[in-house]
Amino acid sequence: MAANEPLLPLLERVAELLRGAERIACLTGAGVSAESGVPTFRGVGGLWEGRRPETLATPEAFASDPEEVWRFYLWRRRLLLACKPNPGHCALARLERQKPGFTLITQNVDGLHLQAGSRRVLAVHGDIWIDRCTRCGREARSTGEDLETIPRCGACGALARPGVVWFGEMLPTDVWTQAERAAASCDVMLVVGTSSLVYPAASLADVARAGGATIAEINPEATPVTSQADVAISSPSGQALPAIVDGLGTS
Ligand code: BV8
Ligand code: ZN
Repeated sequence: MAANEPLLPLLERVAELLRGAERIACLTGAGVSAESGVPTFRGVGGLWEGRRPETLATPEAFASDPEEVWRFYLWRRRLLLACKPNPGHCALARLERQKPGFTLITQNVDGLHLQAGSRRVLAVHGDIWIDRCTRCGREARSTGEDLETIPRCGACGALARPGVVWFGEMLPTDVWTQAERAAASCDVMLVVGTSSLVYPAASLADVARAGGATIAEINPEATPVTSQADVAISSPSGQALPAIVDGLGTS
């Protein structure tokens, strides 16, 4: 999309594509939560005490300094307590209700899609609210009450870790397989609010295109996907997504 191309025809084009689609896949990244006040990874606010999240979101960082890694995640949990789903999250939940063949794949770990009412969510990078025992593997959902203490396993007392996928770790096999299958078989793929730099999630747009899908991207900035997209909408997702879903007709 040229920088100053009028927005409305593009929104209508995507609504028309979705109306005619049987199977729709949507990949979201941190940008879809930006309007909820959640810092993105690579945006200006993405730094954490001057450090890049990628240096903290690794097994090596946790092995060498679990307290510091937990300070990072407890800080994010505390921040998320004040964040609510934005109109972009809510529009995707509406889209799921209107299109039975819709699959949401998210890289986000913030849980805001579920809070917005999305039910079929493939969270390929896990869930920040899960504590997983480093010894027995038991998982527990954080209640959000005590976000100052490093969580320990309620069964064996060992140190817990956040239930997210760190850099260098494999994605949950069953979730990833479903995500790849949804991308390979969809008629239309929406790529929303992601810099498309982190793999293998960033490969899903290629998987969809190879399967013959039409690709639509929503992102105020250009990404490696933009030049290959059939439609590229340079707009915040909290504005574009509601307009597109409103354009589907049946409410
Ligand atoms: C893997 C959970 C197989 C944690 C995350 C060397 C060794 C090992 C692996 C690698 C290696 N080199 C490369 C790799 C692969 C690596 C990778 O891709 N690295 C990148 C940095 C190059 N990937 C992995 O390690 C993955 N595992 O490959 O396993 C393997 C195993 C062993 C050895 C080899 C291979 C695991 C990746 C998962 C990491 N975990 N998150 C946590 O959250 O703490 S990734 C993290 O980045 C988040 O999940 C985030 O979602 C994701 C991607 O970022 P984005 O969501 O795109 O966010 P970003 O800030 O980048 O962009 C925001 C976008 O929104 C921007 O484009 C902006 O313009 C836009 N935006 C802003 N406002 C708005 C908006 N859009 C719309 N509306 C708005 N209002
Ligand atoms: Zn345990």
